[in-house]
Amino acid sequence: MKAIAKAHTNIALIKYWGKRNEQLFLPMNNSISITLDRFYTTTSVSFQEDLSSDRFLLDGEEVGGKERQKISSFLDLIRNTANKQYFAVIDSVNQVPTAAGFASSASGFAALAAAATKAIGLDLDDTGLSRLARQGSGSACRSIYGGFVEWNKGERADGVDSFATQILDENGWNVSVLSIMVEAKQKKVLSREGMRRTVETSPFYSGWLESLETDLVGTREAIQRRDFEQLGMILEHNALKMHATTLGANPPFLYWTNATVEVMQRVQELREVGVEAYFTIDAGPNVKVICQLKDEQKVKEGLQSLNCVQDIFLCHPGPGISYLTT
Ligand code: 2P0
Repeated sequence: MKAIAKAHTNIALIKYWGKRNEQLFLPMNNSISITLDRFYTTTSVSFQEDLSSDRFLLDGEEVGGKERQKISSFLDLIRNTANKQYFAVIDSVNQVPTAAGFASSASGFAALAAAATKAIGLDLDDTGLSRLARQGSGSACRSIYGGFVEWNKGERADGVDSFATQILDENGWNVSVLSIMVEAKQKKVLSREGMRRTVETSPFYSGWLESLETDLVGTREAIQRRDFEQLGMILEHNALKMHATTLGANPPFLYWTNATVEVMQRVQELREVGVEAYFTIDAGPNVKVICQLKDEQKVKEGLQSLNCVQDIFLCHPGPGISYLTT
């Protein structure tokens, strides 16, 4: 009753921002992402008859408290479906710079969903895995697949139709994603709290939702046609709109620092001199810059000369989940 799975992180081009049901992790809107080759989580799950509780090891360290509780609640979904009430040892290793505020919950819950269902003997297809991973962390449902992925928000109240599908595989388009690290500190408003506060209080949230369909249609079309300019214009606009909603929240909050703005401005300056690059920002100060593979060195040089940039991680579209032999 043991299995090991690997899942990669993803970066949203069209952001998931807001839930309509917090318990089931049902989003207010569809989102579109790229799975990244460079950052991933490898998780082994071993269900054992003689355990009296779950044990969770992260990067070799025993984790307790709320973090372990989250994992146990997630495993309960799997135990109840399989009708097997064994506890497990979960051993997770992150190849994600978590300290730098890069999201590891997406790769973490995708790898956990895959390893735990296999270990307990549930044979889920990718749709089933995506639907399950969603209930650990929303963005995890996109990390089941490689390349370009869309999470369909679904319409139903029970969440059965809320899962991700692949739009284009990881070899379909040579784009590069540069993860620009400007700050390693933990964010003050966690994304879960940030999106909740925004949905409940920001007068700009309705504008976010109203403008989404246009972004989704344009992004799908840009991916199908490999139209990089169209993709870039939409993803940058979408990120700025998401962050604008946080300024209208009450109390208001902003994930950016001076360094975030410096990087954003440098990307726009690069475009003015003919280098096609676009930025996106998640619930933290670090910036991801997207360009075509042929331009990645030029973009890297243009950004690493900024004093505020601490590190640059060069990523490309990566694969979906895989299983490792035990
Ligand atoms: C995204 N983010 O689409 C968006 C953009 C942050 C900004 O998904 O509460 O960790 O676990 O479902 O998935 C981060 O939120 O939130 C996120 P939960 P999650 O990537």
